[in-house]
Amino acid sequence: MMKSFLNVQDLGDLKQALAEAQEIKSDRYKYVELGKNKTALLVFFNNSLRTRLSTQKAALNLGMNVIVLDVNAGAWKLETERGVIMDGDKSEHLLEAIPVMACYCDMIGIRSFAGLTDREYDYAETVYNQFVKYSGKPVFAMETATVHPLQAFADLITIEENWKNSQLSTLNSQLRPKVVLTWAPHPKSLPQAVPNSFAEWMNAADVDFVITHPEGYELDPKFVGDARVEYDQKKAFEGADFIYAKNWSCPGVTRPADYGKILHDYHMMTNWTVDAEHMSWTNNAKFMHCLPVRRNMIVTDDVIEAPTSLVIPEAANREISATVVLKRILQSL
Ligand code: AN0
Ligand code: CP
Repeated sequence: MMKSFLNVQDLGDLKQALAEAQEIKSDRYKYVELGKNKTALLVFFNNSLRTRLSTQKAALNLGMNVIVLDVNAGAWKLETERGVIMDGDKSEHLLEAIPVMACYCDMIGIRSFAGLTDREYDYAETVYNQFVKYSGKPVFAMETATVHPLQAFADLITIEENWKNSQLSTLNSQLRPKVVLTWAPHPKSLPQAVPNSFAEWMNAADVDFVITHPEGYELDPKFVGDARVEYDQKKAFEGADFIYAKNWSCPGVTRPADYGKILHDYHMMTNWTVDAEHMSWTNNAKFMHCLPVRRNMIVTDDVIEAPTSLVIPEAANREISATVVLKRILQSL
């Protein structure tokens, strides 16, 4: 039964989930009767292009109704912490808002990024868990404080499709692709949700997985799992079949005081930007990024525009991952 979608385990058998993704991809309206007279509410505390559109599209594929709420554009500003005296700019508390929102829908999607100031608050998934606890409805993550599972699932679908289509894998079906998650520079502090989920999902998949980043950016061990961490980016890239670039701020694992910080001026880190030379170290790897991406910070124009770039197919697969997840939730109602 799917009452919550946060982690890879929530999908059960991954091979089965990937097979369902292919089924949906070949006929995305196959389950259009399933969602009749059911309503999905999508709640955004933060900006979004892909998640907003692909999750709405997924709900429409399933014949559902969709309501989208941008909390910061027209709703009352919401207090999220219990016990505060509400004499500031926040007019309503999440503890009333959640059960009210739940009255109007059958499932709720939440986008609520990490605040990046209080590691414990973020890593306890405080906001998401309040929705689970007080809505009484199935809740799914559309990037929460620490995870972005709809993205990681779409990334896995993309890797599987592109690996199956590559010549090497048909020559030897035992061969596993080498997938490298690489940190890249960015001018602002970003959450760890995307790399956390990507690591979690790659560890659960049948791939050879390596993570590379400058020292100090170690991800939480619960997401790193048994993955190999290689601080030398060139060594990590050698023989790679897929390069997955992403910036993240300090996860505060080795130095909790640095949580959410940028450890070095980004001008000093441009040698981590993925350019043609970086890609030349690989096994003609495909380039991946969840988007939105800052060109010539994370990746150069030529690499993201090359035929080996998968950024658009990845975004397209967000519709597929969301359709599978919403379908599973509908089936559990
Ligand atoms: C967000 C992040 O890094 O988590 C969303 C990525 C899907 N990115 C930005 O805020 C630029
Ligand atoms: N990749 C992703 O989640 O994009 P948005 O932030 O635009 O939804």
